[in-house]
Amino acid sequence: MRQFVSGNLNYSSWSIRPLLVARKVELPVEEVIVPLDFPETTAQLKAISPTAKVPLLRWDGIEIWESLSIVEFIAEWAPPGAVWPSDPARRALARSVCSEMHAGFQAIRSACPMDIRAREPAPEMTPALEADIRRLQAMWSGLRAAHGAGGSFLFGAWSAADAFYTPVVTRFRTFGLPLTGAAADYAAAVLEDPLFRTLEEQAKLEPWWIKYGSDGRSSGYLKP
Ligand SMILES: N[C@@H](CCC(=O)N[C@@H](CS)C(=O)NCC(=O)O)C(=O)O
Repeated sequence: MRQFVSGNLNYSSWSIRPLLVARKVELPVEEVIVPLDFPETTAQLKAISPTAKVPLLRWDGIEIWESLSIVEFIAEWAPPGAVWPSDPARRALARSVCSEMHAGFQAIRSACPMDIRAREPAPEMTPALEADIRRLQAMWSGLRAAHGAGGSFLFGAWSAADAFYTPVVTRFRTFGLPLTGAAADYAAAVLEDPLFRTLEEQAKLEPWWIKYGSDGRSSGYLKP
């Protein structure tokens, strides 16, 4: 069995990172969505995943969890250069920025939850949120200037680094956060990429909603 298990495409930022990579290299998997935040979600996830979280790749009898590990598995399956940049220095840098995303950016993640199809007012600008935005602005414009020749993405051609930052790009759009120059151009390129556009269309059609309130998260079905 080869299955890619994700949460709702509209909301599950950790799921869509490796999913975009899987789709980019045409990994032969059945895609399965477990909608998050329903009463039965935890039991459904516990039954298949050691962490009760998505994303999860089920591949010929093994389970691979954690978005970054799934990306590394796909990179080993795919031809060299398809997932990470071919140049070793750029590859190392791409892995650094993916790890930075995986481990950090707490402020923007909690103040601006991913909701691809929504448009929301900007949240209160705290020093921590401002610092995350400044770092993203500097990272994206710096990588574009130093390594972006030959394409519109962080390392020129599309790579896992772009998959890792796609959810953040959507947060800038959803919450109208400021970006300028090469970083703004980069964000526009991500949003125009057919790989993202297809996922966005699917996210728009999903029947579920999730709300993030001060007393936790709730979920339900959109009215037809
Ligand atoms: N560090 C993990 C994070 C995975 C994670 O937190 N996934 C969330 C959804 S985005 C989840 O499965 N939550 C379980 C739940 O809400 O029941 C990764 O990179 O894969």
